[in-house]
Amino acid sequence: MAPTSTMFLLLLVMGVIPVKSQDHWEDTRTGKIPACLPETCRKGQDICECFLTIEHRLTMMYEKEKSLVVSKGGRLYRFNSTENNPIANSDDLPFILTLDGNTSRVVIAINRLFPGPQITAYEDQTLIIHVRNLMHTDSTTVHWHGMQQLGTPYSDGVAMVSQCPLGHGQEFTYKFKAKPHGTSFYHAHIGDQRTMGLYGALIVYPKQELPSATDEEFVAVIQDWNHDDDASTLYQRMLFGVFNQNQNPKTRYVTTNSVDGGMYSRYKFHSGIVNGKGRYYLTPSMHNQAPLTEFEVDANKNYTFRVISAATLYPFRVYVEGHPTLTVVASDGFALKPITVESFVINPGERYDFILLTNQSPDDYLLVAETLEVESEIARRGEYHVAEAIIHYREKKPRNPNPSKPVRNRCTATNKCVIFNCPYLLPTSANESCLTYNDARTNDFNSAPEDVSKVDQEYFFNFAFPGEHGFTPGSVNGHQFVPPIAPLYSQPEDLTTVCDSNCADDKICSCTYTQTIENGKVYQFTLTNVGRGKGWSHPVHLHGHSFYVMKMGFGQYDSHGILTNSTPDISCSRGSKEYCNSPIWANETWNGGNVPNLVLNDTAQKDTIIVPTHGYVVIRFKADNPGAWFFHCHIDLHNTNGMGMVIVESPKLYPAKPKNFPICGDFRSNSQPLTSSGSTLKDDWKAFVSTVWAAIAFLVIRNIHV
Ligand SMILES: [Cu+2]
Repeated sequence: MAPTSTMFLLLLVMGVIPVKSQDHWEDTRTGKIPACLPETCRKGQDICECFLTIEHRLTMMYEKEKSLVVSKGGRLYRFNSTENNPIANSDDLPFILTLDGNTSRVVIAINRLFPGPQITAYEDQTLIIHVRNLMHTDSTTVHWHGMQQLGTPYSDGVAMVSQCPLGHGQEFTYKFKAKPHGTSFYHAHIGDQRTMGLYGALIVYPKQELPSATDEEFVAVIQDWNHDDDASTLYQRMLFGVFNQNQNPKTRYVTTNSVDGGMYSRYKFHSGIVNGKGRYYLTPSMHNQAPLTEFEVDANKNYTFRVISAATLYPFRVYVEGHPTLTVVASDGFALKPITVESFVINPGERYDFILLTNQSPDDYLLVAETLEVESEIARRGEYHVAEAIIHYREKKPRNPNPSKPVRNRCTATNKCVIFNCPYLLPTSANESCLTYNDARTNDFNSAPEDVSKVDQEYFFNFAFPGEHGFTPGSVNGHQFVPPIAPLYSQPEDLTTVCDSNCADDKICSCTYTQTIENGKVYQFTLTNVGRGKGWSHPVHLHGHSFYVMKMGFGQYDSHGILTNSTPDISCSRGSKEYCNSPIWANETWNGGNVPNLVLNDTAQKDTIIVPTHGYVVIRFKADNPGAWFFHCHIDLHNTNGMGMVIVESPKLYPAKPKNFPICGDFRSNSQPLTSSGSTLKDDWKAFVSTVWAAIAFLVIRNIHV
């Protein structure tokens, strides 16, 4: 055997060269072996290799028996079972997808699971993730939310920004370093597919030994779940309104509001789910007894909960029933100085780690994520907006799989409940008080806020819905994002939708909005939510970077805590239509990073931040990661409506894309009519001319020889 072959076999046996076979795909898809190969991903190893198969599946279906299932008392039963025997086969249960237990409907599953399998790696490991798309009708990509992708921008997974989408039956291998450590997740980055289940947790442990803070940890991925709409229907309803069709006379749903008057949802809320399970509240007090996710704990221990919001639309306030406090210790993978609060707000795209001390009397409690709208408004609609999971103390027997509606922790004027990460300020008369991200401080050994103490360049980006009646799309600085016809990173020369003179202070334009930044410079971005298109708060996510949160500014409130005016710190004086497409500081002495009351010491880092309506957030980061980075609102509906842009970072220093990186595009340039053989008439004419020349040459040569 040749030495090279021996070496290859040796590397194969050592697991250095990944092996892919059809068996492998099926074994990971059906759960016979874990999604991530058991011989990889361990501490001290260099590689973590995983296989993800994406396909459509039905909820409330016991596939092995081809039987519909129904829920009762927090358990699942065969639909036609007359006996009182719940389905309890532990091997099959994880593959019976329940969601909110309402009806059997199609969702997107990964390796037959909803949400997809958790990927757990160690910092600096090379993640090699093979993705296969078996959805019959949809193309897809997968984004690794929170991963910096240093040197691998082509693995960021944003359709038409970093790569071509995968069609039916196609595979793609993502390869990147697991960095930074902390709580992250993966999700689809095309259309609204995250809404339908294409997501899963991605947990990266630090390479260094850290003293274990808690006894055990749990991951809770939260999502709002509408059991009628799919991703495309949601989008259409956003454009044209949502109507209550079951009522006579039919009515239009009105927008719900938070306590400050901020707008939240025009949709009917059906259910909230945690790790793919939730209950449908038919009335504010009666639910359908669908099973919930259960976390088992022992009394008087500390547990870490890693909470991830894969939500489509709603922010959630997270608390633990019967436990007056919890301690927030990290966000978006970055450690925070511990903040002990009653609850915290998590927005779509954000992650929070908290520690819970199980110091209450042994019982079944609920982990509750409640949306932020005014409770009485929700009740008036006949709805109850929560996602729930059971925290079961093992000492309590028997366990109750069907606990009743959660009881809120008691908040009074003298014993206020403190909420962290509020997107608003509350009046002092309220029974709750707010901490905002201004109050967070880093506790992360990787944070170095002194790196961004001096600003080289600043930009303003207004995330809003400005425009005239009938055309108020999601936009950034009045630019409604149009995805390019080919990936901006790998095929920049194919960009046909450049922003031009149709964009201006008093115009709303549709194009591929980009901002180029230069390597090595420190950038200050002021993200605003002001002007005519304000009203909704936006969780804005930057790919390829985390950023320091320097300051959060809020609007102006009356004595009841209702928003009356936007922040006086931002001026919308450019343009006459109040679109605020070019916001600036109201006080020009604030230019160049000279903003008062910045958090300059122990500044907290994250990658997704809420930009409060009427307000702003100042963030800073250093341009040290060449690539094309999507920068967008993480509310899927706002994003797909155009509230996004691409930060083109140091294009001359782009890392080379891998050999044979897929290319794609549209057919606009191919205006020649096709002939039956698939070649164009132009090609045929060329071929004809070549043949004639060949014939002449043949005759000439023959004549010479004669
Ligand atoms: Cu938004």
